[in-house]
Amino acid sequence: KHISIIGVPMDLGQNRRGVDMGPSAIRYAGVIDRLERLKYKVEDLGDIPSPTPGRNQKDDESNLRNLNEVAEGNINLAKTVSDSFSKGHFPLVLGGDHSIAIGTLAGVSKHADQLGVIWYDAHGDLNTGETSPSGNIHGMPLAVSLGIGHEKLTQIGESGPKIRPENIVIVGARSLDEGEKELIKEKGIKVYTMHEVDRLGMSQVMSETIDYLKERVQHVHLSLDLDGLDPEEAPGVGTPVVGGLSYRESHLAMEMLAEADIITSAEFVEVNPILDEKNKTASIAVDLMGSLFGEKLL
Ligand code: DIR
Ligand code: MN
Ligand code: MN
Ligand code: MN
Repeated sequence: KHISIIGVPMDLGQNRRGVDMGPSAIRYAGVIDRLERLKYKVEDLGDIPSPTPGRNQKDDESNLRNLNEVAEGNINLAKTVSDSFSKGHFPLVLGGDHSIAIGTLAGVSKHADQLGVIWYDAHGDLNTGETSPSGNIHGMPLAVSLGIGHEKLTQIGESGPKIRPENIVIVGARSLDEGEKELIKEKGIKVYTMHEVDRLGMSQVMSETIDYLKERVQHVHLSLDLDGLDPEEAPGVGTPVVGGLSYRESHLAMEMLAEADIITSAEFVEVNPILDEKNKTASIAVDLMGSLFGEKLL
């Protein structure tokens, strides 16, 4: 199998600068060697042209920050992801903040109708300009991919929904805004909050997730926000929430996905080296990628 590494130095989808250095930090943590050791052909496509970090303008009318810049970066990303996927390669996208899932999903969904998504995150990322408390687009990509949100975002790739609500599984949620809770209920989106992870254990959560998606879709995208993990273990994220998934649970989840062989594209987002401790969070991201691509101890 052939993996395309795609860096996206985007930090305008949220408030804290530094997440644009995420792709460098993950490369520095050894992602390419790690995957080559697993006998993949790995091609680093470099970084997608992304808007210059540093500004943070909120549009009064739409309540969206940096709308045009975020849209532009995602248009570029969608093209690159689409090209990679159409060649039969596995697009592995390195963020960057989670707003880049808009472009990734737009690119993949072009070639995979009935696309499944595992959203591994402390948050639901189901806000719109109307429901968002922050105006940050990184809190909106899952809604946008459902076709809900600002037109400039929902029309990226092609207009309309990229995924269906019944093909989504959210894992690790512990911080949802009111509007997100309503949307989850209205659309019947499957969510394993931390409560379910505690009660069932990650092993059952993942086998249920795999079974659920396997009977519905051909392709599954993994969108992994490092803030899904507990901030004690993964401190290098912009919006940490206590009580998160452990390293062990996450490792197991990735191994089970490897064994089920259902993931055909992935992104690892929100690594912020400025907020990190000695690149710990980027290293965890690379460990998880190793497991996702089939690394085993024995
Ligand atoms: C919050 C935070 N729900 C928002 N979202 C984050 O701003 O919409 N998503 N951090 O990963
Ligand atoms: Mn997120
Ligand atoms: Mn998050
Ligand atoms: Mn392992």
